[in-house]
Amino acid sequence: MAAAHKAPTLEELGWTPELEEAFKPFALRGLIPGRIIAEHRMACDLVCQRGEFTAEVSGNFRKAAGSKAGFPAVGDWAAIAFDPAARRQTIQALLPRRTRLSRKDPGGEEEQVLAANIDTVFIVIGLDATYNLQRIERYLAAAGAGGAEAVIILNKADLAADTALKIEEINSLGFGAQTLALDSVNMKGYEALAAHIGPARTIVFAGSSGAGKSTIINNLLGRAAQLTSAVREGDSKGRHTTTGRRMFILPGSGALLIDTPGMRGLELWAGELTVDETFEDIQALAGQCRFDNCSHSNEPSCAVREALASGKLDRAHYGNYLKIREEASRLKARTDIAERVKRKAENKRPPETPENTTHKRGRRP
Ligand SMILES: Nc1nc2c(ncn2[C@@H]2O[C@H](COP(=O)(O)OP(=O)(O)OP(=O)(O)O)[C@@H](O)[C@H]2O)c(=O)[nH]1
Ligand SMILES: [Mg+2]
Repeated sequence: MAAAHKAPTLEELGWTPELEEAFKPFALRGLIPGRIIAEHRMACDLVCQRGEFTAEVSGNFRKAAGSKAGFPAVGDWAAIAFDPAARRQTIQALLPRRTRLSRKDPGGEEEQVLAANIDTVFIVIGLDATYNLQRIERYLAAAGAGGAEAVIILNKADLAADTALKIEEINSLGFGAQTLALDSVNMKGYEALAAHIGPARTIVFAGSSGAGKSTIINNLLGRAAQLTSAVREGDSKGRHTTTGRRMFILPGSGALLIDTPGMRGLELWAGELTVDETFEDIQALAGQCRFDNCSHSNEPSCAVREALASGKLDRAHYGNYLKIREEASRLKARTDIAERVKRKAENKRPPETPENTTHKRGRRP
């Protein structure tokens, strides 16, 4: 972690008594804990009590991992077979993830974990031509699915004349997430971040390219730790400047900030229930329909249709809810099939040895 002159303590990295307990079986095997701070193609960087190292997973880990989500993600806690003479340290297992921010892997039908063990997702949205309320709703659903709190950060307030109106519009949808406005050129609004940035709290910055994620991180760190670059004139789209996920320790507050590359799209890795929980306003309306199983299409006394007709429920907001929910139900259908195929294949495999059982437990948080 570039800012630290000496290796941070485990507590500064977010270690808790619960993690200590979960780590006991690995400690008995002589392994030591470390936190993943960056991912590379075939390796990752981690910090442990001995310092910062590059590491890769063991052969057994690789064999047992199965899916992409089983491999180390930034924020994961790993059990390391430490060898001071090795060029790369070896990760034997991962501790179960408390929370995560995931999406559907753009290249396949599986989960991609963008960050693990996070307290808060900062959803960074530019108040420029890229502003899009539906995108905010999508990120909120993703944060909710992974169990993390979300904060909506409307950046580039210097470019917008209607920031207060936009905040009001978001708040009126009742997501329950705080919405903050920042002007990162003139450093305005930063004091409001303090409530979320505390010692050993892990925060992942997510959002489209060019929204200003790395700029905010640099401003907080007080140095140009991450490259930033100007957005395209015309449509304000970013240039995908950040190419990997990386964690930084914030001097002073001790928070752990994860920068991520801007996402072109965020296909959800979430269940229908999470989507319903995110769109609380629609659930509250649905609760007032005459029939419990109202489909809001043609039933009498449907509170959702009435709210749409009166303008109380915004059509675009409702349309986005239906779209995201449909995505979640399609994903469920696909993953159910994949799970059945996998289980069938597993039933044909020879019984597991105690060794590979341990690794399996580590990989399936
Ligand atoms: N006007 C204005 N420009 C900003 C603000 N914050 C960031 N920018 C500019 O927006 C551009 C993109 O910022 P980055 O921090 O590189 O954006 P990013 O979200 O990290 O983008 P990727 O790394 O591509 O995902 C840079 O030119 C920043 O200087 C702001 O509050 N106001
Ligand atoms: Mg960036």
